[in-house]
Amino acid sequence: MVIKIFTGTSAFLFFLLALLLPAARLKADDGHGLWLRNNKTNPVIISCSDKSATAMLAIEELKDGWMGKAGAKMLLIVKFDQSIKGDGYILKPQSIQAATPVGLLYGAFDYLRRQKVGEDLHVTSNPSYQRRILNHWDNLNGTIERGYAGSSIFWRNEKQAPTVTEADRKLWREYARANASVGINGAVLNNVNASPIILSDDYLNKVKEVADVLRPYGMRVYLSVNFASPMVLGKLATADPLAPGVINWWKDKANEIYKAIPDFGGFLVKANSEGQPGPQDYKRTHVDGANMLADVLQPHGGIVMWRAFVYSASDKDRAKQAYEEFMPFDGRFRDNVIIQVKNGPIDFQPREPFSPLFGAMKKTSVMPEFQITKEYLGENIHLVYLGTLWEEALKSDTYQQGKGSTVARCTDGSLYPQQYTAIAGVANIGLDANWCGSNFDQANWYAYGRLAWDNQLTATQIADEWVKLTFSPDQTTAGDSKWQNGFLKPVTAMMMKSREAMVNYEMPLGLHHIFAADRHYGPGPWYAPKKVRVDWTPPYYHKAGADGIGFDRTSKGTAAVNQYQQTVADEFDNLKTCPEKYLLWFHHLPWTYQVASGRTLWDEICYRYQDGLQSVKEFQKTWDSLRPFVDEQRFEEVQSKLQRQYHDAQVYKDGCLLYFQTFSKMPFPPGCEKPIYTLDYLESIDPFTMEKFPASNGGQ
Ligand code: GCW
Repeated sequence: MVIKIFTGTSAFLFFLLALLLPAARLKADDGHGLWLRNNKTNPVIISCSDKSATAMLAIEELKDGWMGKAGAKMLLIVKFDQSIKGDGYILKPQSIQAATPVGLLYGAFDYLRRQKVGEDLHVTSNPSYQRRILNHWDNLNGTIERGYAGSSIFWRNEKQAPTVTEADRKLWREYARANASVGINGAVLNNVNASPIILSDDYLNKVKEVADVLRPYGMRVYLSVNFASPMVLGKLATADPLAPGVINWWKDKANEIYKAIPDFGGFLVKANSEGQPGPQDYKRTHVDGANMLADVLQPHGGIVMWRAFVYSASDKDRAKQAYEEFMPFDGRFRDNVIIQVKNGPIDFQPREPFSPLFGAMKKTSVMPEFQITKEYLGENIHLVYLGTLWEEALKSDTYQQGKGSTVARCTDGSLYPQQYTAIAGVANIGLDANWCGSNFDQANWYAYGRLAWDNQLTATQIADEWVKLTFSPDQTTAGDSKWQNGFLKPVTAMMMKSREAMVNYEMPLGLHHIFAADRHYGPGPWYAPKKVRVDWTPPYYHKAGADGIGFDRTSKGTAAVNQYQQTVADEFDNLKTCPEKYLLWFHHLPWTYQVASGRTLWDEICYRYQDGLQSVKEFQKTWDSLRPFVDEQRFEEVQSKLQRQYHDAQVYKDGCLLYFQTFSKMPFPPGCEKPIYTLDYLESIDPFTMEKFPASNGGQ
């Protein structure tokens, strides 16, 4: 009888209901809670001798998020121990010990995370870098350069002096809490393309307000400064770093800042780069500029983060320029100057080899700069987890002090003595309810913080933690095998594959910078308007022609390989040993060249684009099957973004393959689907809007 009832339509309805029920139980979620969700908690008894505001926050977090036994006792101690470094901590099942109150707060967050994901509660954990900083490219009018999550959380377009509301303070507190939960302890509040106005009294007043909110969470504020500030703001005739009037102007400014913000972190400077003013405008050097600022900050304990992102249009190879400009100055910077170096030699591409400056500057502090906001990796639309990209960058072996001289070790003080160690990530945060413009982009903020704290963590472990903390409907199910197999495994697998998928459908095998115009979103291998400087056009990078494709940076080409340590230089220089992922970064090869798979280069390129596109199709299928595990709001957001990603990956594949085919003149191999679009059409549209390309467009 029972069986009979559940046949036909009713069986189908029952099945449907079973599918929908769990989803219906999950409340709509706008993602604002990030990875910090306290679902079912228990009471806990905490004793702590420290009475600082920061220690109080640690207590509050433990009380709000406790998932251990009800009525358990915890002891929080601020006391130095040989095994603790900086703001590190020692966890034991019934205690957290740190040398500083903020160490207690980090320990509390780690303790709760371990409770939730089911990790060992015996651990000593110390930070890899002293300064773990977010760079906000926020403009004072509230817009964000390369920001895809709404307007700035710090600035808005205001006619008069900038204002601060209670709502601002609340949001900044939430922001600081999220950062502290992963160990981020600093924020540069404004764009590296800096307005001098940030140093005006009105703006400094607001900076102080932000600093006051961030302080209890262990975060310091920093500012990007415009090198010409003494002229624009101080009305001086020059900004020459050796001019006494200029030096005095900066000294006064530093005194003023530290009076209001005693723990102010320091300055970030983009000088003589992409049109920004700098010491070279006065025939001075980066050393003159950086050291002058370092000297005015030094009495206050401040640092200067001087960016190595410099290049000029006239050079044959942009990839070589930062090294050429900075290496001659090795050893000449003050101790409180850190050279901030992007992970790759060009510019946050989906894949680049590591910058040759890492490990090469042996007498100068160097810090890595990563980009969390996905300027070149699909903005807030494409699901791309960056943990894998950063792990690859940090683990790259420079060989500068023998095998094992990874980028991580060259920058965290383990290989070179550095008074300060630091790491920067260009933030992806804005006013959007979910902070990052998409739920999966939150994973990148999280992963950056976790790697800044511990640069030996793996992307896999971080993805696993993040998914558990962010999506587990009831944290106890982090250990539930149905949830683990049904949701955790497929989602982490998708995340782990996502960056490689993008590399494949955008620019495989070492290809780079083949974006249409300044938006840096869709394909534009053909894009080369006369008015745009050549190093802002894709043909400069891919060099496709009848003879083949790729940038010859070998010893016979631009010799960029020689900027690496000999072992690495030889590896990249030699076609037989050059890793395939960097093939066309370093080599220009004929279309018929045979790659490792046995295919011709042309066939391999086609195969990669196809494979990348196919991966996105699989991500869609995976996500579609996960509806029962996710609330509707987040489910639909991710689903619709994946649909768009698939569409845009197709545009990428078709655009690049059709264009390259005009040179290779070879057919698409079996397995590579025929394009949907035509080259003429794709060349005529803006690949972001899919509408006719506007007549005027910029560069970079
Ligand atoms: O990647 C380029 C970006 C610019 C950015 C610049 C930089 C802030 O396209 O928008 O400017 O790098 O890092 O300075």
